[in-house]
Amino acid sequence: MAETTLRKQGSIGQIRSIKGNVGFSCFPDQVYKKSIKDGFNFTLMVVGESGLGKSTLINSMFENKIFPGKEEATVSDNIKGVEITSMTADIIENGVKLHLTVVDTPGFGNYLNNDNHWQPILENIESRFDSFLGQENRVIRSKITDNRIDALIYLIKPTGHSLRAIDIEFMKRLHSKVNLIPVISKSDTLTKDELDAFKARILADINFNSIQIFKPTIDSFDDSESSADTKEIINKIPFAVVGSESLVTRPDGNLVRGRTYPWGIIEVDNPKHNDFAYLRKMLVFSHMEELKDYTDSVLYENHRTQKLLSMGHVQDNSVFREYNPSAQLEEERRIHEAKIQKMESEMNAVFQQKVMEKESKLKQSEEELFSRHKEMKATLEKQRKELSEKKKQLETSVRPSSPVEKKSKKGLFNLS
Ligand SMILES: Nc1nc2c(ncn2[C@@H]2O[C@H](COP(=O)(O)OP(=O)(O)OP(=O)(O)O)[C@@H](O)[C@H]2O)c(=O)[nH]1
Ligand SMILES: [Mg+2]
Repeated sequence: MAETTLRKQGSIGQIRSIKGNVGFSCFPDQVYKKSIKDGFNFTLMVVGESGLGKSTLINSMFENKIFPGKEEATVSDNIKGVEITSMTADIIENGVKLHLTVVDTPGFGNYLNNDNHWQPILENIESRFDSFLGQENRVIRSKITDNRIDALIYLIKPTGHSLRAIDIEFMKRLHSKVNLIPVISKSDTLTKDELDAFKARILADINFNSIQIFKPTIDSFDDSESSADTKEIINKIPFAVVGSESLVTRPDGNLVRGRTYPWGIIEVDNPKHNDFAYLRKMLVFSHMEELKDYTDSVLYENHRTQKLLSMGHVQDNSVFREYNPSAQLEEERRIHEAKIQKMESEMNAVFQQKVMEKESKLKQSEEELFSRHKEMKATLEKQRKELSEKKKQLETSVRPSSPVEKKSKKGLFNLS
């Protein structure tokens, strides 16, 4: 028989960990196989003022060979001078399939005097959520295309001061809709000390304005090495990067991606030279799933709820509520009170009905009495009239009508 150990967990009950083999422990393998078969989707958007290095960063990140036909990228939007172009590629690495979409926003910031510079980007992100929601709500949902933006790299100009008002405005408008990743571009234009101070001021501005940026979480399941890696990534936020599409020769003769200066070279992939390697690691190696999960379960979910509520949908929470004894008692008390109130009003209605019936009966008998009284009165009056008629007749019949009779009468009196 399998040995069992028991562990208490909150009020939900007990978790049994068994030391035998039932078979479900290979469930993760099944999930793994399904993920490999289905592949993954990842959509990244890059936003920043024109000339800040968006296209160079994208090409540095995914290498030119991933988007060989990028000149033919699809232009999905062109509102207020902001072109939104996306490039997609299906990449297979060690048997794992990734459907990668990178969305570039050339021309963004050309109209920075425009107060609503963030609007076309926000509209694009929301329309992707709406398209997903529309597909989810279809009766037949055989194939859902997921175009939702999983992460947005926002390029910050390497001014060395602090965040500009337009940066703060943009991040504030977008942070509840997308995983924001602030990145200082062209960081080779600042010295190490300048960069450290700049980063500190950016973080202070972000905190002061309560802007939510993406910060990888350190999972309790992570081994110490992964936790240390994640901590290192967190310490680099906001990443200060250098991008380049050209290869340069290192002193050891190796060809690397970088930029050449009169005093030497700066290597894109060298973590000692800039934070590009950390950014890339977080995006494509360690935290892609976390970005996707947060987009789906928090950002999209909030958008979906707001959208459905604004369309007049309401949710009957009693259908979804989990069992909670005190809430259950409260609910029962509420139902009982409603029942009593209903009974009371029903009794009241019956009482009113009875009173009305009695009243109308009384009225009816009163009317009957009245008409009987009237009838009797009429009969009596008639009888009275007849009697008085008769009396008159009798009086006329007994009264002396001739003077003889009068005399004799007199005579009678006289006689006596
Ligand atoms: N010094 C330096 N220059 C860079 C860096 N990244 C890009 N550049 C240069 O900056 C210029 C503009 O870069 P792009 O990548 O075209 O900029 P963009 O943001 O895509 O510009 P638009 O498409 O016009 O919005 C190019 O000359 C790049 O070589 C960098 O990290 N450091
Ligand atoms: Mg560009």
